[in-house]
Amino acid sequence: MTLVTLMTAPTPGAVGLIQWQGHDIQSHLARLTGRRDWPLGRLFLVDFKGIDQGLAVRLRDDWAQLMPHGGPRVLHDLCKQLDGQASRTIHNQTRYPEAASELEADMLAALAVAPSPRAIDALLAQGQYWDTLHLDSAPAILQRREVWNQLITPPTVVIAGPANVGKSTLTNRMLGYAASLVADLPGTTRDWVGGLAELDDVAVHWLDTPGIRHSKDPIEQQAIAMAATTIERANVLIVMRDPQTDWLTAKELGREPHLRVYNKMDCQTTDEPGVLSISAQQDIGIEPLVKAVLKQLGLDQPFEGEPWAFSDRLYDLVQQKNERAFQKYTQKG
Ligand SMILES: Nc1nc2c(ncn2[C@@H]2O[C@H](COP(=O)(O)OP(=O)(O)OP(=O)(O)O)[C@@H](O)[C@H]2O)c(=O)[nH]1
Ligand SMILES: [Mg+2]
Repeated sequence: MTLVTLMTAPTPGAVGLIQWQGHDIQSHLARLTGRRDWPLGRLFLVDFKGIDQGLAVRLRDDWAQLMPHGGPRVLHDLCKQLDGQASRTIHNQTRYPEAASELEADMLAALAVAPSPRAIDALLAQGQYWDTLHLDSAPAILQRREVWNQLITPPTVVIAGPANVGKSTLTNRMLGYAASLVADLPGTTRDWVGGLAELDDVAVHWLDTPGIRHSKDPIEQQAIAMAATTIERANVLIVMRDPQTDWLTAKELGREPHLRVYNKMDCQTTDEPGVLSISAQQDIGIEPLVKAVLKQLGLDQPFEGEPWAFSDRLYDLVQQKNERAFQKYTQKG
């Protein structure tokens, strides 16, 4: 029996750190990595059962450290592999000794990194919703997880459109400070700019892009090419036009936008259907836009008390419908 402790946070990082303790740790290391010889204090680059390559060191007869890459998937898979080697995993509980159970420790870890204010109440309430494993509602819980996990890992909202329509003005308004350059000159934004914006207590990565136009400036051309990748990865893509310009086509954007925003309505209005009219400069129509973005993300309704499988462990337990492991996970003391 060995003891596995994940020391790094459950968010993406460059390197992960796992403490591995147990009698004759050398033979456990050998079984995991295929390397037999583990002189004390020497680092080796090894393969962790095909899950990842990383560094490992034996520090004492009963203590080793594993340093795989810090992506959540790698750490999760590796901890699971070690569990399979007759280990007991203490995930976050050693980092949060005040937590009464592993569930509570994972909740505190999630609270520490979640940037959305709305995550706070939703996470704090989880203890009471997980009194028993909700076997019947497993599919609903797994589906809901995708939506609510956006409160821990913010989704990306990207604004695109022709030059000079007001994309940066809206971005600045959303971010609450002058992150973007605004100027009455097409091609002002020559690189993507953005930051964390709060939309009704939900944090999102809000990204501005340079106006899409034909340009001879190589830096601007490069920026427009980079914007294409940003647009491709957007969870919500907003396209903007103003009275002087037309909508960019799906071909120009590389995909269909989720929302169409008509800016500068203070100058001239439009009666085009299916379009949100705003004035980024005069602060008109912003609230309906915020609601529309949240609706697109599935986060337009407030959190109703319901179980949310916010940690990877909860996800696995619900998926496997593993009552016994669930008891252990929620057990207090
Ligand atoms: N009247 C009016 N002017 C606006 C509004 N929003 C932005 N503008 C003006 O439009 C001009 C262009 O605004 P930007 O926000 O720089 O436009 P952009 O789309 O980021 O432009 P590029 O970075 O060049 O692609 C500026 O002079 C803004 O002040 C609005 O709602 N009404
Ligand atoms: Mg701009």
